[in-house]
Amino acid sequence: MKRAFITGITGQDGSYLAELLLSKGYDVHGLVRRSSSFNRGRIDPIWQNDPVAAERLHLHYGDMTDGVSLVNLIREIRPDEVYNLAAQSHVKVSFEMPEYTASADGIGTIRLLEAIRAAKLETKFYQASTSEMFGATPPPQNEDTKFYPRSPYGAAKLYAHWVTVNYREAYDMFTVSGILFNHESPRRGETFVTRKITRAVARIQAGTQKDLVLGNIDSIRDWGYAKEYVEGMWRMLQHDEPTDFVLATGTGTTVREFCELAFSHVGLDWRDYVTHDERYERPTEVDALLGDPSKANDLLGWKAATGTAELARLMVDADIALLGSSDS
Ligand code: NAP
Ligand code: G4F
Repeated sequence: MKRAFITGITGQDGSYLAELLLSKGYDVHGLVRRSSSFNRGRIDPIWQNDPVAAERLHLHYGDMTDGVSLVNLIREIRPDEVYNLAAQSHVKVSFEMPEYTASADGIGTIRLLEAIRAAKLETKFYQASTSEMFGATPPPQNEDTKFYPRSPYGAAKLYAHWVTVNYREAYDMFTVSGILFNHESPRRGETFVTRKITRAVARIQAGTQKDLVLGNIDSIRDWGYAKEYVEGMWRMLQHDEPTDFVLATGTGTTVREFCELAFSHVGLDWRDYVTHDERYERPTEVDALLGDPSKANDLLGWKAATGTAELARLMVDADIALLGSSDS
C-alpha cells in the first residue's frame, strides 16, 4: 500500500486529491492547521460516504510555517509521495499579507523539501505551482514561457518552483512542479471570483441578495474543473521522469463572460446586477492567462474534459442546491 502525505488537504484541491488517492488504495496522511473551530467541511463527507476508505485517512496537526512539525511528520509517516498543496492561495490577500505569504508558500516549500532530504527518503514530491508565475508575460503560456510574477503570491510561488527544480538537479530527488492554470469547482473558496459569482447568482435568484460587486472584469483566465486537475497531479508523479507540466484547458474567458455564462444559466441578465468597486482590484493585475497543455496531453495522456461554460453551469447548480439544503 502506497503512503501519500498531502499538505492543504482541507482545501479545494486537497479534498479532491484525498478522495482520488483513497480510491486508488493509498494510505493518505493530511496536514491540518489548528484553528479555533473545525474547518474540515470539504473532507468530512469522506467519513460519511466511505467509512471503510476513511480508515486509511489520517490527519496530523502542523503548519507550513513551522519547520519542526514538518520534519517530525515526514520522519513519522515516511511517505512514498508528497503533494505540497498548502498555501495562502489568494492573490489579493498576498498584497495585504506579503511576509506571511512568502513564509507559507515560498519558504514553506523548502522546509518540506529539507524535511524529506534529511529523512533520506526516496519520496516523490509534487509542488503546486501556478500560472500566476507567468504574470505579465502574454499568452499562450507553456513550460518554456518566461516568468514575470505580478504579486507577492506569484513571487513566493516562483521561489517554491525554482527550489523544486533545484532539489531535483542538486540532489537527484524526484520533484515535479505542476504549473496549473485556474481550476474551480463547487468546493472553491467563496472569495475567488468564479465562486463569488455563482454563489451570487444562486442568492439573487432566491431573492436573498440584490447585486454583485466586482473589481476588474476584463481579465482573462483559463478556468478548468478542479476534480480533473488532481488526476493530472497524480499522473505527474507516476511519469518515468520528474519534469514540469502545465495543466490548462487551452481556452481563455474574461470575468465578464463568466458572469454572462453564470447569470444566463438561470435566465438572468448579468448587466442588471453586477456593479464595480475598485476595492476588489489589485495593485498590479495579471491581464491574461491562457495555457498550452500540449506536454501533459502528450506525455501524461491528460486533457481537460470540462470547459468553462459547463463549469459555470455546474457551479451555479451546486450553489442553488446548497442554498436549498441550508434553507431546509
Ligand atoms: P485552497 O482551497 O485555498 O487551499 C489551501 C490549503 O492550504 C488549505 O487546506 C489551507 O488550510 C492550507 N494552508 C494555508 N496556509 C497553510 C499553512 N500555513 N500551513 C498549513 N496549511 C495551510 O487552495 P486550492 O485552490 O485547493 O489550491 C491548492 C494549491 O494549488 C495551492 O497551493 C494554490 O496556491 C495552488 N494553485 C491553485 C490554483 C487554483 O486555481 N485553484 C491554480 C494554481 C495553483 P485551511 O483549510 O486551514 O485554510
Ligand atoms: O478568482 P481570482 O481571485 O483568481 P486569480 O487571481 O487568478 O488566482 C487564482 O488562480 C491562480 C492560478 O492562476 C492560483 F494560483 C491562485 O491561487 C488562485 O487560485 O481572480 C481572477 C480574476 C482576477 O483578474 C481578479 O482581478 O478575477 C478578477 N476579479 C474581479 N473581481 C476578482 C473580483 N477576483 C476576486 N477574487 N474577487 C473579485 O471581486
